[in-house]
Amino acid sequence: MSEFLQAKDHRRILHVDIDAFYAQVEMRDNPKLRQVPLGIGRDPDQHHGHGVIATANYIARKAGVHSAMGAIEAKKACPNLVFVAPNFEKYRAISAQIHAIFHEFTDMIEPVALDEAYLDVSANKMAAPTLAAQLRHRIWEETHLTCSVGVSYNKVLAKLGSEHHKPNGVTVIPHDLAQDFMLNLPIRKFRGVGQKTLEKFEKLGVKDGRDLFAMSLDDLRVHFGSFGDVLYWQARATHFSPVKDRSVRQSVGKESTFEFALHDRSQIEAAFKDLAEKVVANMTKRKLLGRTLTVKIRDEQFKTQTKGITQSTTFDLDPAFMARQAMLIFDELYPEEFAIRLLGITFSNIVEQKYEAVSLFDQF
Ligand code: TTP
Ligand code: MG
Repeated sequence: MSEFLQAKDHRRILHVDIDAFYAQVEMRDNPKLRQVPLGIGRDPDQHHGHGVIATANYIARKAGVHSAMGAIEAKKACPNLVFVAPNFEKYRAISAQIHAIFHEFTDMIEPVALDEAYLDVSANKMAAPTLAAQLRHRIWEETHLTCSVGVSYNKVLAKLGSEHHKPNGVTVIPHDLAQDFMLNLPIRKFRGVGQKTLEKFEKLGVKDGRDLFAMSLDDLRVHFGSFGDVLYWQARATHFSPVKDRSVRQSVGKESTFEFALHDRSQIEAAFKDLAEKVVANMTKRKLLGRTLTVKIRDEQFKTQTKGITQSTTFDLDPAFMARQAMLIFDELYPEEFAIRLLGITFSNIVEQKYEAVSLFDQF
């Protein structure tokens, strides 16, 4: 085991996170918002008390306003809070700009949210702290937004690094400082430690990494099951999870070819329904939504046509609705007789579902 611990993890990983993302964008675009406490969400006075705060600027945070807080509660905590409704279209466009910059540094990118990603820059010849500085400079140059970056040899340390000097900071945690960093870390900051785990630790008298380090692997397993192993290694500044290259997919779709051409409208309808269900299952599994729905149709003469509909908001993942949209397109292209050899349904203009729920919740 001691031999294993001596083996060095030679990866170089950055964790990048834009500071108060939605709020910073709105402050960038409207200087009047820079000196006031700002919450991104709908004003409860104008929306029957509904609404949730997506994020807040640092002035509002000092007053206790935070992400996912109800708008009314936020107003109680900070009576002069200024509300600005979120503009997801704008944030997505900026997110695309930022992710394009990431690709200037490496293609090994694990996006975590619109404003956050892990980058494995091990293959880059330049030193990781230099890359972090360059990355921050490029993001500022292109978007006029600040971010925080953590630099280390694993994802846990990189993420803790980016949180360490937020906002607008870089924290480098090299091998020789990592163990000390973890020993001094409050237990609530360990990855995966939520309220329930925290309560257990409180009973055990474990307050920080040092107390955790003192616990044996067996003890940790008894109290936390397999998560005990994760905690044991985190306390030892060790974490091997790779940067999972999940660069956002361009499209999600499904096609069917028919050995015997379809001549009947009800067959087409059934086939579209089947395709829509498969695409929805895939999108749901990957937590994605799309703004463009494209239908592909090939007939017996091998004439292939694709036609799409683009909305300003994402489509509901509703197979029946999608099949109806597909039929509208189909009827337009083939109003009379037909012999169809292939049908397809594809979503493009893909976005991650992660925070979309907030916007749906907010639409009162
Ligand atoms: P975060 O990076 O978690 O938060 P942040 O960028 O606002 O603040 P900081 O990184 O400086 O701590 O999330 C990025 C964006 O995602 C955030 O600006 C708004 C949105 N978001 C929600 O809509 N709901 C949420 O519960 C959270 C946490 C974030
Ligand atoms: Mg952020």
